[in-house]
Amino acid sequence: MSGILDGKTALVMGVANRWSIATAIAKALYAHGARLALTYEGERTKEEVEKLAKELGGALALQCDVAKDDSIAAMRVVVESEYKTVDAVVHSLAFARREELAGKFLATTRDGFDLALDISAYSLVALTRELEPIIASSGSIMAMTYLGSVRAVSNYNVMGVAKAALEASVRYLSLDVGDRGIRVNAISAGPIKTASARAVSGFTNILGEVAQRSPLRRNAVAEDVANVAVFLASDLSSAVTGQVLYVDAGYSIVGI
Ligand code: 0WD
Repeated sequence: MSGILDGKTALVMGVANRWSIATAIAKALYAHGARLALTYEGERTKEEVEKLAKELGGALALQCDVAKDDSIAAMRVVVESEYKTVDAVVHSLAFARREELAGKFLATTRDGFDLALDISAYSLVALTRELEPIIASSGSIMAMTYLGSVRAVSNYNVMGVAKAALEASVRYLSLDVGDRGIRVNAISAGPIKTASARAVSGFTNILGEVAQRSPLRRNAVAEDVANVAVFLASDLSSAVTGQVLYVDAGYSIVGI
């Protein structure tokens, strides 16, 4: 069967378990013909990622902690030696201390702020710089974001600030790598039940609210996001860059 990603190679970062958005994205990219490399943060997620890599055509499974420049560089060396170039990079990871995803944003510590912005936003800059030389011209980079970047969502707190920085980074990076035809975009996903989402206090209420009020009267699921990731990885999105695409069943456009 021929797919729209035939002949393309994709690097997918952020698989933690089978509920991760990155898992759905990896499966969809593979189903549409892409060859994959998957990364895991450390020992805790290694086994899960290696298992998924086997299921997805014997994908490369590599360790990469985005908090460390040498870890990113080591990952790039292996990807380059195995695959030479990559066509798509999926950044689907974030981190903030659990206690800072509840209560007042005002209580955010300097350390907690730095950590959340480092892992969740700066990592995209570091990755893009390191990988740019091996990204094919007309390649596509994408990151996952959330409405809490542009609206004050209770409990999302410092992660909202990190997502605002991530979205701004997408725009600046798109300007920097656009001359090589490389595109950089973000997908703003509606709330999806994953380990990260459950760390946000009151998450279940958010799911209920979106299902009730969104134009489509449901929540987006990881597969909805994955389909848009396939589009962004493909040549069908060849003039789309610097954008935030909402995959949220329309929730973000609803007024009172
Ligand atoms: O409702 C949701 N689930 C939404 C998620 C709505 C909108 C956006 N997003 C975003 C998240 O903020 C994140 O950027 O989507 C992305 C993926 O999140 P996910 O699939 O919801 O979460 P999860 O399955 O927990 O995967 C995120 C993973 C981490 O998982 P754990 O649970 O182990 O913390 O990010 C990875 C880690 O595997 N991660 C790192 N990877 C490399 N280096 C690092 C790191 N330093 N820190 C966390």
